[in-house]
Amino acid sequence: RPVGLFDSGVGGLTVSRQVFRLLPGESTIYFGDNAHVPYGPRTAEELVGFARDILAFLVSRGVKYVIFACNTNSSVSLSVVRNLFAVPMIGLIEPGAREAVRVSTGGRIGVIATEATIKSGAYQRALKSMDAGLAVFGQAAPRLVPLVEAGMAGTAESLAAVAEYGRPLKEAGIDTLILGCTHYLFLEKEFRQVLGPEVKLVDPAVATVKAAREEMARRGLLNDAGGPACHRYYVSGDPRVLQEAARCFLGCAIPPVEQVNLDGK
Ligand code: DGN
Repeated sequence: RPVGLFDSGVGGLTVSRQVFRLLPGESTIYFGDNAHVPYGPRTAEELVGFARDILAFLVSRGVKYVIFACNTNSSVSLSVVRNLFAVPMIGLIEPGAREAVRVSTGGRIGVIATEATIKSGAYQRALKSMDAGLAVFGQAAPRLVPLVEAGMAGTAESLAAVAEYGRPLKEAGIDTLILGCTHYLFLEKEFRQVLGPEVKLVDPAVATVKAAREEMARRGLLNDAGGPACHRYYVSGDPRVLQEAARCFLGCAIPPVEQVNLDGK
């Protein structure tokens, strides 16, 4: 049975990439909710509704485990929808926070993410619950996702935007920064330039897929049978957008993407 992943659109493919690397024997089903992208400005109620519909779809396709491949929905919806489905699930927040605590040298941790993720306080709470003595600094960065999706990572504009959002974090003297949005990986160079080489950058996707692998092993859900892994892709909006983004976000081409309308259900 496959592992399910979902995101507001293309960004979650960076999490799929880690699944392919760390769990190469697993088949996956990916759902990109690109009819509702971006998730950043959505209300909690809307986000929970989207998550519920997508999870029902993934469960109907027989998934054995679900990875929330989106920081915004991991922050806002996971705790609400977890008990509505029998399938085990994991989000990006806890593993990302744990990894930041592990690598932080001075206990001053920044989180940069969408407005909804920062407003939810999920990363801030997770970090504080792991170590109440940490100094945590949240920064919402609404302009970064549109810049990355417009293919503008690595330009003067993206550097200026990262400099603007990064300034308060630099002034706060952070030693570690959680890249709390699937798209920010593509701005790593800009973050390095703005914050300096000594600040550690944490990509929650890597820690999350490692944690998923551990949990799946514990639950006896790993595919030990061998055989080729099969990957399927669905979207709620335009399939071409996912198809075209795959080379950049996933690092390879993907089979034809199918559109499904969950609103009608
Ligand atoms: N994938 C979303 C996240 O990680 O928060 C970002 C994309 C969006 O919906 N704004």
